[in-house]
Amino acid sequence: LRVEAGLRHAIEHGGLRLHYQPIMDARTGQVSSVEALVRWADPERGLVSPLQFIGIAEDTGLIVPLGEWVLNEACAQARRWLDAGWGEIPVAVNLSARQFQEPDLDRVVDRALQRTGCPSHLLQLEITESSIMEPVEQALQTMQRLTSLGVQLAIDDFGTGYSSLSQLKRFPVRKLKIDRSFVNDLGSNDRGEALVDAIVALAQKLGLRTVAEGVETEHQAQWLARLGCDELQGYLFSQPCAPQDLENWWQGRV
Ligand code: G
Ligand code: G
Ligand code: MN
Ligand code: NA
Repeated sequence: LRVEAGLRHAIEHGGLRLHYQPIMDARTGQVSSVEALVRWADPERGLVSPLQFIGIAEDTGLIVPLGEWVLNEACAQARRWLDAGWGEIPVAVNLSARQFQEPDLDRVVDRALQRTGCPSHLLQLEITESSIMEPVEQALQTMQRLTSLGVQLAIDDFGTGYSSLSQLKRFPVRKLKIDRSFVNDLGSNDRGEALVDAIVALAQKLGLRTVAEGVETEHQAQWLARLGCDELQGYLFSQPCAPQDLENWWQGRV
């Protein structure tokens, strides 16, 4: 209960922060987009990981105002990067299942775009496999309403849920994010390689881009690039960090 009150206060009084992790183009080595990851700047505990409050936010319904704040802030940041001359940097935002089921999600997204002046093609929404499964027809409609705004959709943690492969081709998604457990297995056992290989092949047949998550070693990065994975994300390149730190990291690379 105390956590809930504290979180509510943080949402309403500027106590949340977004960190950003770069996602690299495997072919060119350039940053292709960034993923926004929320933190709670608690006066007593410091920066609190979303692992410690997203569940509570979902159970209490606070995920709705929290998610709206995240969307607004991510769009505002994309616009700030544009205005500051960094160019067009697409920003990916995680949606929880509960948010995905909100009937006015498309209006919330549209409002964030309008309010901040963020071009819609710079916003990507990551949804997990489980949130798009049931009921499929409704999920399909939600996805169509979102893509008609011009935003792009990605399936997060792909391979960990039970995506119905037959439905996958009906979904207007652009990317599959390969769960980091598979990336972790690369090089340590054959299963990892076989699974990544199969997911990349499936994605290519469906015309989808693939993003490998949790890339921590040069060896994994080379392996993934060889398997045809389009984009790479992980500690090998950068941890999620504050916008200013990301800008410094970026500047240091060029
Ligand atoms: O940031 P970390 O780096 O620790 O993220 C932990 C988990 O929290 C991930 O599964 C991530 O998808 C989730 N997460 C991070 N930010 C958000 C957010 O803004 N909304 C939702 N729904 N989940 C988030
Ligand atoms: O569920 P989602 O994919 O949105 O979660 C992203 C999570 O993965 C965040 O908690 C982020 O901090 C974490 N992460 C990002 N890169 C790496 C990595 O290279 N290794 C590990 N173990 N976690 C990572
Ligand atoms: Mn994600
Ligand atoms: Na993920």
